[in-house]
Amino acid sequence: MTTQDDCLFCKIVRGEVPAEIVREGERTIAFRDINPQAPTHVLVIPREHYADAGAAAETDTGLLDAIVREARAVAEDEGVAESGYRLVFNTGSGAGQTVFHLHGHLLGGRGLNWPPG
Ligand code: DGP
Repeated sequence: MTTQDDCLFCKIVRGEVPAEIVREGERTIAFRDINPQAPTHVLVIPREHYADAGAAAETDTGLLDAIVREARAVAEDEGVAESGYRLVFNTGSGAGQTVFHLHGHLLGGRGLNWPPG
């Protein structure tokens, strides 16, 4: 499995940086965002390092599937699946990505506007 020494989220995967983990899958972990933008704001990431969703889509069939499935399970665990939730993959710095290890933001527990801005 590929991880990167200097990647913050790889460090969370390796247990070197603490995080409030809410769910662990075979290929994924889910933990609370340090700067929550909604009552439920959980990041779902692969254990393996990919810079972003596009990189994973190119090379790893099934990984994005696993992330979306895990996000749905977290939404159910958190009680936001029925009221609605948003799953966001910021891809590239122009779209607001700041941590270059693929992550899906699961946001829920409040009304969410569109367009997101
Ligand atoms: P993005 O901007 O899409 O790359 O989102 C990165 C998210 O990561 C941002 O919402 C804040 C969160 N984050 C950054 N550093 C940490 C950390 O050390 N721990 C946790 N739990 N979240 C972090």
